[in-house]
Amino acid sequence: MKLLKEKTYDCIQKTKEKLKSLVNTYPNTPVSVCTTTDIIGGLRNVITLLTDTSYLEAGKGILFRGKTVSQVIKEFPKWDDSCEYPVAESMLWYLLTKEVPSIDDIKLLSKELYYRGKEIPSFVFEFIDNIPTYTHPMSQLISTVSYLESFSLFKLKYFEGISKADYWKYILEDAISLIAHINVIAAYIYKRTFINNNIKKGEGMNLDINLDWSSNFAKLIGYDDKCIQDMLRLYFLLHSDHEGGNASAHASHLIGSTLANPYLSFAGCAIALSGPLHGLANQECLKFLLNVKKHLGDSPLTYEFIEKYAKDFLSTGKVIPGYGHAVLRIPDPRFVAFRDFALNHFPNDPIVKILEMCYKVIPQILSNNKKIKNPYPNVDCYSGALLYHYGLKYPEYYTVMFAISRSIGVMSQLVLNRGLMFPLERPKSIDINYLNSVCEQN
Ligand code: AMX
Repeated sequence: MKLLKEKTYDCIQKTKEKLKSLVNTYPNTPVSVCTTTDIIGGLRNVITLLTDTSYLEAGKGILFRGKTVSQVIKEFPKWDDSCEYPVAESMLWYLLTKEVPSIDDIKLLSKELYYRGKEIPSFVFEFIDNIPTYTHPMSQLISTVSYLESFSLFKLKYFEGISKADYWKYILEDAISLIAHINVIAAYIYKRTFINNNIKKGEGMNLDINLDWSSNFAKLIGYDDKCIQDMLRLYFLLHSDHEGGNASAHASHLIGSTLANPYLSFAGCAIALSGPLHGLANQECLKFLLNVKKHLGDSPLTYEFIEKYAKDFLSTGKVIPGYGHAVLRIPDPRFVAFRDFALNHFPNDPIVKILEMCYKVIPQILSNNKKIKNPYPNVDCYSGALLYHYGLKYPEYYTVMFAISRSIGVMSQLVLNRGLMFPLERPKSIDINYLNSVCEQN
């Protein structure tokens, strides 16, 4: 933790210097223009936020501090030689410090997560035990993370009256604890909701000090298979961060800017992620594929069948989940990485076969509608198929897994934002009369 803290501090200091020089040299340079269409159209591509951890390029996909998805997969450290994919928590180190960690650094970080994860008091599990199991797993997660805010060190220190310059240190402490706690809590929600309604008081939530964060999650939900450990590493690594403007990261940033503690910021992130146009799309996507399978019955799978199914689906006014994006204009490289995983490990899986045919047909159909700016698959298109293949057959749970991963990105953003002392976010809204008068004057 000491080294991570020092390196995070260094990164904050260097970024601060750079920002200071930019503001001093170019105080009034316009960066983005906001038109009437932008204001009523959800501010697509209007630049209003600064997020250094990652940047989404329409034609390249997500760049994690400049590195593409393939570079991350290639360059980040692996737990041992038997692993195909890097340790997911190396992304946390990298986003906070701008440096790819050594495997020794990461093993220490994983141990820290282990120690904090195993310290969850039994009253937290009792809180979860009181939530009816028919409650959507995302609501269970959101309620529990909000409840955890009583552990916030930042909250405690803030009310003791610490200096503004020290906020980030306690936000970092909370961030590490939250990331350590979330996979245990999420695993417990999984077990009690889908596997055994009768478990109580955190039964079976025993972490292993010799495992990384992803493999420990696999263990808690009942898996020790190497392939599923690697799939989870890839899943958690690639869902971790997607710049600052998406709904979940933005919600977390906005809440954090009020100095609400990291647990509440993260609860806000998870609430935004729960929408079907955002993180819940992975749940909807798998349901879409299962419905294709159900309607197909014993008939042979053909392009004609998929085409008709997709067109009928669109004609009911619904969006096809897993396709389209507000910023991207290519197939999402995270989709490509998940697809590679599936085609390497289980190309004959029936859902993979449906997906492959959909991938050939659906973008063409969507392209016929000129208002759809990106007809290509996004991250949610393939992720559910990976989980389903390994027996995680509950689509309602998939957004929880997205949220586990996203904790890495939004918590890194929060630490850096407080280190950089970004102020309370407060954009200006106007009424229609005002908009009307501005338009008429121009
Ligand atoms: N199926 C049908 N219609 C679609 C579509 C899809 N997959 N993607 C976009 N459209 C429609 C929009 O609904 C919109 O219609 P409207 O003008 O009648 O409201 C029109 O095309 C223009 O949309 P756009 O400018 O191309 O995209 P957007 O920025 O408004 O929306 C997104 C982006 C992701 C919400 C949209 O593509 C969508 O609804 N996709 C399906 C849901 C999904 O997969 N979401 C996950 C996104 C990734 C993530 O956040 N996890």
